[in-house]
Formats: sequence, C-alpha cells, structure tokens
Amino acid sequence: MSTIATRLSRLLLLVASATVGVAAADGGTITGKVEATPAKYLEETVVYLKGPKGAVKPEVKVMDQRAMAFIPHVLAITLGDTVKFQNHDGVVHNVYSPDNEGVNLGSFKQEEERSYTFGQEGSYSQLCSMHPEMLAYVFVSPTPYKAVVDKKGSFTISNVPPGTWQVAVWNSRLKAADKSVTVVAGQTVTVNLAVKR
Ligand SMILES: [Cu+2]
Repeated sequence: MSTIATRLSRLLLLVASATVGVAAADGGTITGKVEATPAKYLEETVVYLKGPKGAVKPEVKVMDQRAMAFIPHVLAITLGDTVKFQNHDGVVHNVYSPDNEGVNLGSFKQEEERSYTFGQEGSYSQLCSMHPEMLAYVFVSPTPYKAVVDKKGSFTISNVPPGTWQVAVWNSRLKAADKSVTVVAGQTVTVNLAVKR
C-alpha cells in the first residue's frame, strides 16, 4: 500500500470510530405528562422503560425518616441499587416491607442508618411497624430509565439510548397500558399517559 493510501485508511478509521463514539454517548430524551383518575393518587406514579437493560453501575440512594415520615414518599431505584434508610427523628423507627421477598431492617434510633439491596423488580410498600401512618414506596425499575412524576404529573427521562422501547407506568393503585416510543439521539419525544382503575 502506498503511503497516501495508508494515511487515508487510518484517517477513515479514526473518523469511523469517532462517529460510533458520539452515537453511543448521545441519547435522546423522553418527556411527558401522566394524568391520574382519581387525581389524588397522581404523586404515587413512576414512569419507566422496560428496556434497554444494558450494563448498569449500582448506586446508593437514600430514604430518610424525618418528622414521622419517609422522605421521599416515592423513591425510584434501578434493580441492583442499594437504599440507605436513615433516621433523623427523636424516636425509634422500624423499616419493613411485606412485599416481594419481604424486608425487615429492624428498629433503629436517631442518627442510625441501615442499608438494603432490593432483590426484585416492582414496588415495595415501605412501612414502620411502630407508626402505622408512615407509608412510602420503593419502586425497583428494570432499567435506569425511570422518573417519579412531579406534582403536576410531568416527567423527563434523559440519556435514553436510541431505539424503540416500551414505556410503562407504575402507580400505587391505578394502571395504564404500556406505550411504544422511538427515541432518536439528540431529540426529545413526548409521551402522555393516563392511569385509571
Ligand atoms: Cu416509625
């Protein structure tokens, strides 16, 4: 091969690898709004993608206990993530969930914390055996592409790999059919969903 041809093929290789790198890093955005009927259950809603799963680096998320409540009220995590439960109240709290594999972290006092790695996809109602009014939800998503809706029902899921994916909704009491959405790199696609009985 002549020197010029060698240089040209090297240059083409460089351009090709750079293009692939940009495409892999450059995801799209899914945004939209969830409407709930009845509306009072709207805040207990998570929008998530059923795929792509891919390789996910586990993270540690926090659920606090403060002023006799779990904070946040709904925590969305990815399967493999660990939740650190804290207690910032002057009283002892217990942390348990009867759902899926069942969880009981026992009782612990102010400034103590205990961690748990949830074993299954889906929702866990999060309770305290001493204070029946304390209720929250941990939603374990099969993918890292998930969002808890805000007070108006709006959500945004960023950095989604390009492709066609199933958008699903979890709500503590209501249901919605999945929707198929096609994500294009660098673009935002809007998906509106309705949850009802
Ligand atoms: Cu408690």
